[in-house]
Amino acid sequence: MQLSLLLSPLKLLVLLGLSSICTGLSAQPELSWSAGHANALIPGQSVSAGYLSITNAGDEDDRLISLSTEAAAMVQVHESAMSDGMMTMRHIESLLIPAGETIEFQPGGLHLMIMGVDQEAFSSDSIDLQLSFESGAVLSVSLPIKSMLSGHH
Ligand SMILES: [Cu+2]
Repeated sequence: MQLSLLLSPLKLLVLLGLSSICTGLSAQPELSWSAGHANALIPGQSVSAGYLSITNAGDEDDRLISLSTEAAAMVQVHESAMSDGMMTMRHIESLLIPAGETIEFQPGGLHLMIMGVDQEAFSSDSIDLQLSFESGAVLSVSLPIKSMLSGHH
């Protein structure tokens, strides 16, 4: 009897501890990606664009803060926009991925600007990228390389 009285507060503390860990986990962003591709290189160029969708199924906003690939020297998030009749691009250093939303990259809008491309890596079927987020999450992404000339099939 005395033993169980001593144990009860301890059990309570353990239960409280577990529940706060669970709450902490459920507040994390839950990131996934889908529907990606990268454009095949135009002969003589060393720059390509990539597209994908990033979904945050969690209940905390997150931000895409860095990208890397072994297939190129640098990858940035860019956004295209028309300005005075000219297509311009701006570099987005920190892309908000709001809780519960999907951000879609697409031609004429958000894109991955892949610069200093390794020609050999781009002659394979796909390229791998690492996407790093403010929360510490990292997504490994594999984008199939699509020729723009045969992309209509
Ligand atoms: Cu760009």
